[in-house]
Amino acid sequence: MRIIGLFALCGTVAMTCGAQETFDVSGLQSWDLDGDIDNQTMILSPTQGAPFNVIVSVSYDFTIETFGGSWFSEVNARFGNSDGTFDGAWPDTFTPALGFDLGGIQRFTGSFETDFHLNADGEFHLSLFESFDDNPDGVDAVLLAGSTITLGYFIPAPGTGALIGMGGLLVARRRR
Ligand SMILES: [Ca+2]
Ligand SMILES: [Ca+2]
Repeated sequence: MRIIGLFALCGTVAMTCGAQETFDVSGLQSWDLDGDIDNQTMILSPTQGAPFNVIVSVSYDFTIETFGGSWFSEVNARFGNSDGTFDGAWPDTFTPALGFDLGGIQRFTGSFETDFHLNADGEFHLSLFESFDDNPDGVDAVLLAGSTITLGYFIPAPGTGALIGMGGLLVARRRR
């Protein structure tokens, strides 16, 4: 019974604690076109995905404010490793407000699956850039308070461990 209990506990922890993690990304600004040195990158340090450090899903909850005639749809987000590489299934970019060709303040939510392998340092880099630069060398948009990104981690299926534990118990009983 101890074996089964141990595996069940691991499974429960993985499902409730280790499966995903939410980060505050408010304050991150979208400045200029892709590749411009003015663009900002926010470094997230996931703690729950080790030792695999594989991101399998990304959920975003962005409240965007635009400036100077810029549109929501022009904000693009890119994620990658600490060294600028992307080891995983594409795409590494998403457009949170696709089709919203207007400006102001508005909330956008969404999620998608991915298969993104972090480097050994475990850092997740998130950056924003504009598809049209309304304010050269100036801020086009910002993520307001309450904006978050939630990362889902690869965790081995808890059922696998439970079955092994149960098999071990059955073997133990037969030996008695
Ligand atoms: Ca700009
Ligand atoms: Ca713009």
